[in-house]
Amino acid sequence: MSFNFRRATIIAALLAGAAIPAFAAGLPGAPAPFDKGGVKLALVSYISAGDFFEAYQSGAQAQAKKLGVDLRVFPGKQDATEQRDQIEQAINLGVKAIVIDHGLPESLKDVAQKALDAGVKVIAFDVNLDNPKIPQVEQSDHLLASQALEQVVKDNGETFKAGYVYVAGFAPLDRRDEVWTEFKKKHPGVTEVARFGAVNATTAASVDDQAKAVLRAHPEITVVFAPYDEFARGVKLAINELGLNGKVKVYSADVSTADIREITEKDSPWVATVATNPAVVGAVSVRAAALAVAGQDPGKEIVVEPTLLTQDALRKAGVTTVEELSAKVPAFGSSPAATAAWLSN
Ligand code: SR1
Repeated sequence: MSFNFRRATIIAALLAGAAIPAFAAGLPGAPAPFDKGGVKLALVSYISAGDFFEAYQSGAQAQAKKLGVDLRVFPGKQDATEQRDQIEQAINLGVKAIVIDHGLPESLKDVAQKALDAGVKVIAFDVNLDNPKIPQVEQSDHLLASQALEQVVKDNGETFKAGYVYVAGFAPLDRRDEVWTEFKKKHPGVTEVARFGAVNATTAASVDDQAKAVLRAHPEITVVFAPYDEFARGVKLAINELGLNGKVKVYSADVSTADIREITEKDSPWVATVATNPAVVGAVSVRAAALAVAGQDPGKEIVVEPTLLTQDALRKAGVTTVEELSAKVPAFGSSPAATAAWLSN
């Protein structure tokens, strides 16, 4: 069955009120092994909690369903040893490919190589495994941070005191940090007076506590660059609790329906974010894995481009959910990355 025929079949099924066919018995017209069905893939995450990672996983699962693939999801608990074990378990399950989503490179490189040695394809999302055989999915973090910082300058000029939320060792945060470092060099009027951050099971709550201490100690801060939505949420909580709305502005990465509500609410200090749709990134990761399994090159760097979302633009557009955003901004709602005629996106 060609791609168009498959679409026609789905439309006919929907018109008849039937469920979308799962093609568990195979995807006719697809290359082997997808034509026969029964293909198992794995998604092994380092972090599962939080809106970004939940949406990423559901996007991956939705894409796997469209492909008739059995996607085994191993939830992350910020535990490097457990993530290694889960990769071993996935290999033993006989999966054809593993998507490794975040993690600490030094604890993953050898086990990722073990998967490759066992004939399992590996795709990395936001973790640099430093292996030419492993394609990398990312959200163009340099562009993401540059767009956020351009908005910072538009809103605040080139002279201000800033707080910065960062935890080293996570590839996307490290890439965003490279841009922040360059930005400070180019803008000598910008002073980073405090740096803080935590990534754990309750990131926003930890960052809230840290931000309260920082903002009390540094009343001169007017801008906080918090390039992860859990960071931004924590800083926003602190600003609200300290009554600093109108004095301190927050700029972030990522978006979710809950984030849109927080950004657009009255007097919110969270004034801009730059984001992809994480469900789209999850789908792209699974498509990249499927292409690799089919012997088709997904590319070395698979990039999902982010979109700048200002508080002002979101309010004016009356957007309240990620779904509405996807409908209004087509580049946010889907990605041309890792596609092929037999793979729908
Ligand atoms: C701890 S790393 C958090 C980031 O990972 C993803 O790239 C999201 O964009 C999030 O900001």
